[in-house]
Amino acid sequence: SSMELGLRGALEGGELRVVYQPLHDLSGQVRGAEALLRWQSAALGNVSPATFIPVAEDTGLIIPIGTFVLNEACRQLAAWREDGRALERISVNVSPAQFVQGDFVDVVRRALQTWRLQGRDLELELTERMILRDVKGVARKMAELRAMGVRLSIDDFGTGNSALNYLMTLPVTTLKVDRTFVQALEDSPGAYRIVQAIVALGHALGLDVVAEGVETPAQLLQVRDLGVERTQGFLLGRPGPPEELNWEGTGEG
Ligand code: G
Ligand code: G
Ligand code: NA
Ligand code: MN
Repeated sequence: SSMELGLRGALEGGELRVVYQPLHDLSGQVRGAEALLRWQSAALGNVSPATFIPVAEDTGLIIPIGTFVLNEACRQLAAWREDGRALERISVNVSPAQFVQGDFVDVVRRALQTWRLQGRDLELELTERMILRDVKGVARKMAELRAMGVRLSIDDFGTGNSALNYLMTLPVTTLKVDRTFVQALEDSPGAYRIVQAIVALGHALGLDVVAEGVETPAQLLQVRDLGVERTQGFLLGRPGPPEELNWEGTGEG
């Protein structure tokens, strides 16, 4: 397809770049950032990752592209720290096709080494979909990554097959409450109770809980009230180039 052809050239042609969205703690301070891929195609215009990531997964291009994102994110964290920014860590999304590669753990180790980072400086965002594929293989890799100190987040938590059994055995560190729940908070008592239950579940298991997709002050108040560790969303900061990241936080203490 034309998209596949375009994507092949995009990496070398410099059309792919990584933007960053801040994660805040409850006092409104920026503590981390999520790396998000963007494709500005000369031929196709701006293409959403929701469109091109599936193509990249089908064609295997997700492997070099994923390695690029990982390296970029590590480079950027090191650069921010060099500038005196006290960021805890950088978060990177990982596709199932990437994670199941035999040398994935080595790719992560090399990226960390290249930028002189520790494992704990990195959080990988995985999906329930990936975990449910091949639990044994995934478990082994997750254990290796955890042994390096790398943190493992379940992205879009609550939207997968809602299997919870993997939480018993897999060394997850973070639950990222899917934004559909956060955005339903104002209108739906059910959503409030679900987020409350996810926070309780996460904390009972010793996990951090992140609320993503926070778009309104009311949602921010509610998720803070519910006791999540981190908040993320358009209200607090949109994904953007690293030099445009708003370090001021929300200022609402
Ligand atoms: O940034 P945006 O909302 O357009 O992202 C849409 C989807 O693409 C989200 O599910 C997001 O997780 C995914 N995505 C963004 N960047 C990356 C990336 O670097 N790697 C992978 N695998 N997915 C990404
Ligand atoms: O699947 P994942 O959770 O990785 O998706 C990340 C995407 O969510 C980012 O690409 C970003 O563009 C989008 N996003 C971040 N904050 C918000 C928000 O407050 N509202 C909405 N609708 N999308 C958001
Ligand atoms: Na994510
Ligand atoms: Mn998510």
